[in-house]
Amino acid sequence: MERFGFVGLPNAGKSSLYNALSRGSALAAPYAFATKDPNVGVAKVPDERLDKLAAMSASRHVVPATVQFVDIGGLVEGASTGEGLGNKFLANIREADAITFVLRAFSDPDVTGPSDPLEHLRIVETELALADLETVERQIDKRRKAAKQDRSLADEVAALERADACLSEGSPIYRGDLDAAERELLAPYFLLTNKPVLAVVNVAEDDLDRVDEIVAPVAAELAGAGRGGGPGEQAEVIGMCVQLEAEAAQLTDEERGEMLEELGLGEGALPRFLRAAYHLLGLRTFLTTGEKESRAWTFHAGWKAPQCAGVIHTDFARGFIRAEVIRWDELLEIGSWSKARELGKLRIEGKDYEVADGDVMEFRFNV
Ligand SMILES: Nc1nc2c(ncn2[C@@H]2O[C@H](COP(=O)(O)OP(=O)(O)OP(=O)(O)O)[C@@H](O)[C@H]2O)c(=O)[nH]1
Ligand SMILES: [Mg+2]
Repeated sequence: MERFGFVGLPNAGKSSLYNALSRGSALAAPYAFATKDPNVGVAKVPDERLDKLAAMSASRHVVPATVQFVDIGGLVEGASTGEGLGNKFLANIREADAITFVLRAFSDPDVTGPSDPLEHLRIVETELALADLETVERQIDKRRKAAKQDRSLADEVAALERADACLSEGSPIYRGDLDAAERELLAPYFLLTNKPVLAVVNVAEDDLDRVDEIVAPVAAELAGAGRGGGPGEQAEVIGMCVQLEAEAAQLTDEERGEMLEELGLGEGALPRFLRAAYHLLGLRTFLTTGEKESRAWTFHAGWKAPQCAGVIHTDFARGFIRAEVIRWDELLEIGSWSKARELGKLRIEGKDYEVADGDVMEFRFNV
């Protein structure tokens, strides 16, 4: 399951976003540090392909893919030296797959705090970089010593040194010039700025017609200018009025649809967030369907059939023989898996097959 950790200043709207996405009921309040302990919630990934396949197979269970959201306390300037709640609570999102910045662009006299999203971005990036610097400096001497015994650690130590130099300037790793191999070597340290970034710009209710304009400077800042610039392809930026989305999330599906329609909010917070997140992380979906269960499974672009089989069970990957595959819409048109087989429409694919988004699969394996 992919995990998203929320980071932002107090009153940026993190808990409100959490409620909007997970239909949760975290405390969202107009005072700083409303969130003390993290809120952890899960959302089902809506997928009409899955629903249609489940109906076709009359499946007893329908199991969508899921994502997890972790909403933590507000980060303030100086958190690394103990300001506000300090920065220890960032440990709760170390294992996230992406960092979600919540950047405030709304002003509200009843909710204190700045409303310039670039100012928010500057502060949270600096504080995350300083938190990572702590981690690197805690490890680097130990690793240097270990590398004296074990020469194979030399590259890792070099990567740590490059990270140290970058972070010491208050710059996130994703803005530095470490290459992909160096960043991979840093994976065991779970550095917060060594992850992709999904920024949500939280716009005011009455700025819904200017969302693109408000988001543009943040998108430009995070788009980067190649090496040493911003994170480039490692970042996605979306704008939404988190407050309205959180209100919509509390309604029934029908009422919510009406509200989104009336306010021109499109498909709503969760689908928009997920689209950006799937694009950012290169996520894809394959499906399985049968009478017992229809299910959506998440994999990464470029994965081959055995790796996808391993998402279901490690035995499937280990004992992989072949896969039967058909595109979801082709299968729906035929009407059933057995009929597709009779008609010879199931492709037989081997271990080098690169699985495509929307493939319906059945694996043959031997353990
Ligand atoms: N007017 C307006 N208010 C908002 C918006 N988003 C959030 N708020 C309000 O701002 C206040 C703070 O929102 P929260 O979601 O609690 O913010 P947070 O980032 O979780 O704050 P901490 O937990 O203190 O770090 C709440 O009273 C929200 O109702 C918005 O888009 N417009
Ligand atoms: Mg909160």
